[in-house]
Amino acid sequence: MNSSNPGNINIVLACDDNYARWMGMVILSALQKAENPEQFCFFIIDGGIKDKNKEIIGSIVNKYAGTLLWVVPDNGNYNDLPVKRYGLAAYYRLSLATLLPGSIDRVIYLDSDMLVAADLAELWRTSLSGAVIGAVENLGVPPKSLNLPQNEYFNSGTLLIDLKQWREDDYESQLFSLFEKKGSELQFPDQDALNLIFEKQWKRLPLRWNIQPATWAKYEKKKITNSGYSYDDYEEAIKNPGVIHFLAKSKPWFYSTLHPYKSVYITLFNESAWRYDIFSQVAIKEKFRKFFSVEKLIKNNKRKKYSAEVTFKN
Ligand SMILES: [Mn+2]
Repeated sequence: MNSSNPGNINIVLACDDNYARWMGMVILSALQKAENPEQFCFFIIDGGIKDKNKEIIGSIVNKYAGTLLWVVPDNGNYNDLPVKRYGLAAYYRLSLATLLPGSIDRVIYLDSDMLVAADLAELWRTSLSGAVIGAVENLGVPPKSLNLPQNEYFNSGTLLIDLKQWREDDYESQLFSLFEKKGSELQFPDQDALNLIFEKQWKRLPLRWNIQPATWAKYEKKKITNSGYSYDDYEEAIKNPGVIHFLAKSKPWFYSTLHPYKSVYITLFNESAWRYDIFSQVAIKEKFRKFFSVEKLIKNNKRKKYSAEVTFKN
């Protein structure tokens, strides 16, 4: 396989064994939505995924004739980093240049708490207009310490990266020396470091490629405030979703979450080899967390109705 072949669409994911099945859903949905899934090449930065889960992921990719490469990071390189609740896997994306073959010059990075609702070939073909990194604005207040206006802080769940330029300018060293200096002050270490390094230099991607839970609430207010996207951008995301991001507490595998695409996610999951497991990792305390109010239930049903229908076949 020639990995610099323009026919290849390189997608990078990273997780540990706890997230392997959710990462599998990102891969499965991406392949199902692709017109040419055989062009998809997945690089998985493996933070200790067990063989059983690797086999299932391998058989998903095989079924669609895609390519799968496991990349094993050296955890010793991350010893001095503030790990916090995100774990090491959050840092792996920052070592892309070292971990991926030198012939790879463009990648899409995706978080593992997502559902792909459109052909990623469209995202792949998006111009970066000379920027090293493309991303979607984070729809929320940025950490105060960063001193960034709300519409200039991006979410690192979906990234389109010019890896060639990334290597040439050695952003990897810049990121890790930033960690050495002020890593422990950062609220979301990896996302904040990326924002500091690429301040005012990132390319804004269409909102539909990283649809965060706040998208619906902002859209419903009609007048968009505190966002670099227009009302039409929000509408496009709702009517033509690209990647749905189950950010923070909106994870579809939590019992008590409400999300317009939760049932779509569970249906897809139940078609996979993991099907009996969906709530198995849920902590007991989460099972008994207070349930959503009727108002929230009604609101969520409304959102489901006006949002685009996303379906997966076979
Ligand atoms: Mn995420």
